[in-house]
Parts: sequence; structure tokens; C-alpha cells
Amino acid sequence: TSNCWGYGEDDGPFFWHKGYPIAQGNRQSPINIVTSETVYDSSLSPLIVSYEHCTSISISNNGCSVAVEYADTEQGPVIEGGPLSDAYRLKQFHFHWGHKDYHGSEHTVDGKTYASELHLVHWNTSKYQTFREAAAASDGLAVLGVFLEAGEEHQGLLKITDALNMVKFKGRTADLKEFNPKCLLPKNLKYWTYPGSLTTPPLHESVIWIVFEEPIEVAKKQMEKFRMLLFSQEEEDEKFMENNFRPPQPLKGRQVCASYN
Ligand code: SG4
Ligand code: ZN
Repeated sequence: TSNCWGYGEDDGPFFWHKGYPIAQGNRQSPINIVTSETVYDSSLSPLIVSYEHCTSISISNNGCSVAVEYADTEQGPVIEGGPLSDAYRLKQFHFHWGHKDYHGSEHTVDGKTYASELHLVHWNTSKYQTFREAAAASDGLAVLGVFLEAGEEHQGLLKITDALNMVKFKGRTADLKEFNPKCLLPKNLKYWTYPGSLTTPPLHESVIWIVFEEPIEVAKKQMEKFRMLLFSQEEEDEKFMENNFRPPQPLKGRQVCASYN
């Protein structure tokens, strides 16, 4: 591929530190969340998710994942509260998944892996001018993590899984208008939070992670649709997009806080 990093045998997560030394830094993500070592923080206010004004634009295969992009506008969807001191605006969401349903998530909970993990990426518009600038600042990004497990079909996710065949190849983009990701959040918004990083190069240590405890259920059939995507471009040899997750990284003294509810 044109990238110098990937998820393959010779360019996967174990090699990323060669091009990106921060891979061995002090606040890398994902992590294994050890529930008995999380600390309830009574000062954590509830998370406020304001996704009313949501105008998704497109869905694309960027060769590492599939992402749904949002218009970067003033009235855009935001999250605030919880561990966040500022308002953070939704930029895009994407997924990580495995070859089979027993693994695929990036974060793990007491060693348990899920079939997939959804990441809703937000940036701090109170302090920074652009997403790019925020992505390199220590309080620049806030990512919501949602675990997906195989079970009942997920109605809200159908609009996404039905659109995947339009972006099979790396570099493909298709219209996807007015998708409100609120339907992809679990009913219970209890979460864990800790300071971490992007889970792909450039691995900037700029993310306040907020990972929901309750997974959402999706059909095995829906998971299969993700595995029909390709890492490769149309004219290249077919490489199926799967196992696009980074394994847990050392905690290095960080504390994971738990919200009350
Ligand atoms: C995935 O590769 C996404 O497709 C990327 O999004 C994303 O990069 C990257 O993961 C890292 O994000 O929440 N897993 S993560 O830490 O959001 C960024 C795009 O390239 C900067 C659109
Ligand atoms: Zn991600």
C-alpha cells in the first residue's frame, strides 16, 4: 500500500513505533479496563450528548476503516459535561472489527473483547481553530467508544451496513445524508474515562476517552458486511478489511474513572 503503516504481518501495530516513537509513550490507547481498579468519581457530571443538529455528509473507506463524516459547522452536534471542560464537536465516526465476532474491539474490559468498537470523534472547538490543530493538543479530542456484540439486528445501524457496498474499495466515498448517530449509543450512558491517544498513527496523545460500559447488539449478518470491505484499491490485489484494531497498551500509572450512572 501507499501508507507505511497498516494492520498486516509486516506493518501492523507492533511495528508502528519505528515510524511513530510516541507508540511507546505514556498515554497510549487503547487499554484493558480493569473494572476493579476503576475509581468512582463523584465530581464527574453526567455526559450531555447534543446530537439534534446532525448533518452527516458522506461515508468513506479510507483504507484503514469506514468513516461517516459530519459538516464542521457552528450549530453542529456536540458533547459536553462528564470529564470535559469544554464543548467538543462531532467530526466523524468509524469502526474497528475482527475477522470473527470473538474479537475486534480496541478497548477490552477485564480482558473481554467485543466484535467491534465504534468511535465517535469530537474536537474541542472552544480552544482550537481546526480539527488538525486539536488532534495534536493534549485536550484537543474527545472520543466516545461503543462496544458492538453479536446478537439482535440493530435497526439504526442498517443505514450504515446497507451503505457499505458503495465504499468497498479504499478511496471510495458515497453520499450519506442526515444520519443521526444518537441511535448507535447504548441506553445506559454509564462510562469509563481516561486520558489517552489516537489508536492509529500518528498516535497523538490528544484524546479524552469516554468508553460506554453497555454494548449495543448487532446481527452477525451486519458484522459480515463490514468484513466485505477491502483495505485495497480497485486495481490492487483484494485484501479484506478486518482485524483493524490495535491491542491494549500499557496503562503507565493512569487512572480510569467510572461515572456513577
Ligand atoms: C481510524 O483509522 C479512522 O478511520 C480515522 O479517521 C481516525 O483518525 C483513526 O482511526 C484514529 O482515531 O478514534 N481510533 S481513533 O483514535 O480521527 C482520526 C479518519 O481518518 C484522526 C477520518
Ligand atoms: Zn477508532
